[in-house]
Amino acid sequence: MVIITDDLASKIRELKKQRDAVILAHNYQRPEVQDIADFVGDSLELSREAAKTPAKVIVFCGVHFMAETAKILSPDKTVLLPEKDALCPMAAMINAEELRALKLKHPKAKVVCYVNTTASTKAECDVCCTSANAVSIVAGIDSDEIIFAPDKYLAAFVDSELRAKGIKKKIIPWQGFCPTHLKIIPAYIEELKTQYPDAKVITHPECTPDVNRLSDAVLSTSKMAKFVKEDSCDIFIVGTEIGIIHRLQKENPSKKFISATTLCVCPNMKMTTLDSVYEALRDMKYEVTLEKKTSDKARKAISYGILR
Ligand code: CIZ
Ligand code: SF4
Repeated sequence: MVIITDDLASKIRELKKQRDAVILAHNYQRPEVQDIADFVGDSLELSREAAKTPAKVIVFCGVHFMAETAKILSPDKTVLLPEKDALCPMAAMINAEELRALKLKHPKAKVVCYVNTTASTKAECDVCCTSANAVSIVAGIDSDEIIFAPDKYLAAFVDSELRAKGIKKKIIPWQGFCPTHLKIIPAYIEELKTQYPDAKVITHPECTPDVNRLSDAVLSTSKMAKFVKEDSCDIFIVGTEIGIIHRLQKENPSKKFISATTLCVCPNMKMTTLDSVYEALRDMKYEVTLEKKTSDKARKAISYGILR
């Protein structure tokens, strides 16, 4: 379908009203998709915002586990994922059965799952965390042994933060990772630091420890947005998916943001276009549904995390 962008944006706005919908865009979405959204943010932040609105329909511009999270928090709303194949490879690196098998090997351990997991994996865990609250969640759990899934690098980050605070816990990491964040390597950061000596480096905990060692602040996307606003520095080297640069630049027009590498592009996040958002609202697709039992168990794990 070929409709010029302005036309398409106004058609989306019109349809959104007709359908009583709210549009959410993750921080990693294409700029034009972020611009049409009612809320831009991280996955949990967006799902919580959407649950608060009276809208009947949620269009989640992101990947499948994010739309599932929105459905878990708003079971009575219709949740649409514009691109049905927008999946997160990291979330696909573990399933409920594999997690159950690991739990059997470590019967005393409590299980913490990163939000980047399917609803059925979340249903198997005790607490669901985001990269923004992973450290405080693990620190606060009353168990010395913790299975952390699926991101081994977020697990390593949590482990080093706990050590720095003198908190002793045995973390048993799942060996998952984000292929997109692995595109950032230390040499890119080192090179940019020489080029921009006054810049601060901010990176995501999904990056490798070698990258995060070069960082001034290791932050989730929501914390990055807050950090750059409040920090007195006006130039930042940004080590996460490139989509966030649009949001940071829009919110801080006088500051400069340099991507650690233009290779850090998540193909799954970029599947969603204005066309797919339009078609999602027009055809009410693709609806995300969950079994009540799975959804209820996953909600319990998420709610524990929200209270922190
Ligand atoms: O939870 C999210 O939205 C993800 C995957 C990243 C982040 O740091 O916000
Ligand atoms: Fe998954 Fe990484 Fe893409 Fe996020 S950036 S959706 S963790 S593959």
